[in-house]
Amino acid sequence: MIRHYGYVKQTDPEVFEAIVAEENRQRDKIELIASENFVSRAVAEAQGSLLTNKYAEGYPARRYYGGCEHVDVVESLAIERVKKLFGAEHANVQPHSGASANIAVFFAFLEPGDRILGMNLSHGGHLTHGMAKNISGQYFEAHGYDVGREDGLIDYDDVAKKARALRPKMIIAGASAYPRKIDFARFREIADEVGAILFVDMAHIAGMIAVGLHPDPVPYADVITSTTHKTLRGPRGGLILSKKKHAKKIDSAVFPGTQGGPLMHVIAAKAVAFKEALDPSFKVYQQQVMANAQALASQLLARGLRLVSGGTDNHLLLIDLTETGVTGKDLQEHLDAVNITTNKNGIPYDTRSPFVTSGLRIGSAAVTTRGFLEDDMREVADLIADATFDFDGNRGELIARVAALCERHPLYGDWVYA
Ligand code: DSN
Repeated sequence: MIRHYGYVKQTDPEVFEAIVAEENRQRDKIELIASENFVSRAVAEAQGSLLTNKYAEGYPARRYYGGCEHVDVVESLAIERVKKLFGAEHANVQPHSGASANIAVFFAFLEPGDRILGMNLSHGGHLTHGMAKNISGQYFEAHGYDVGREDGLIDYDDVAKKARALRPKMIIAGASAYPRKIDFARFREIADEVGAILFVDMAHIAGMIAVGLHPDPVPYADVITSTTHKTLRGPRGGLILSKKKHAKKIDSAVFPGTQGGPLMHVIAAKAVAFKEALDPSFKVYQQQVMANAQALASQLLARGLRLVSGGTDNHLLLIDLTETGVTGKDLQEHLDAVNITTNKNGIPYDTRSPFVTSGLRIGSAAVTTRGFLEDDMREVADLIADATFDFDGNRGELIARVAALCERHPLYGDWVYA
């Protein structure tokens, strides 16, 4: 099927060419960035719709503008579907991103200067969980918990110890580079012991949680945020789930608290993605994401590479390059040069700067969407190992092997631009 970019092509060839080049990049390279995925054609179509034209400040049936009868349908569908998907009492689908969702949560529950306790960014946390330069670190008194030096796992006893000493108003559970399961029940116990609000940011693992393949935060958390575009495989955006008793507070923290008009075209795409996630095929996809991550991990280990925590329980792996003589920056650049996209990432207790790092973060969600199976993942692991141990010797051959894998699993098939 042909996709038409005829108008952009005619009126703005510079943007048209960049769009086409980016689409080709996605098709022709192996995407291993753990936070990325490929949306369905239906999601892309909904996001590209003329719903972008509509102002709809407020919520369904309570808007500040006329003409909202159709976008009300769309937003109500998105809300009902995501509540069903996660078994949540309340959902807000308006956050423009995960960071916006997190800001709204802080605005709903905290006062400036309040104390928060989240996972340290350098140990796998997220910048919106209290990093010094982020608003979460500027407006609140932010403290961090770490992972163990030896095992790379969250030390729940240490979290409890810090919580007892600090008495934070909010404890944040969730990460952007943590390859293991998170014990939300244990976080709840700790939060209850010190009277803290438990805020779970499930952005990376939402897809697995939706289908019961990762422990569920919904029974334990006061409030949960997620992005919609990682393992959940929807459009770029955010969402908030909460208990019913917090509904009003959350909704007014999003609008008018921290956002204006919702992006109705994106909310339409979220509704489409949530319907896809409710289909039994989504569980099969998540199972393959995890099986693929396991295959990738086993082969990387077999080739002599170290993994933080020794492996993975989800879609994400963190390669520890300390003993290879190659930095995260080197390896990211080498892989880029042979058409594999990744990101350098600090590892816990890293001695190198965040611009260099001793780690590489990779994930299986995007390649699984384009049809990679375990054998393909073992080949991906071999490509990474060959690039790590002898990049100059293997460079030409690696490019050919990447092209063969991409050809075997075409992305978006015949859905091409014209
Ligand atoms: N930037 C995202 C990630 O890569 O994990 C988190 O927001």
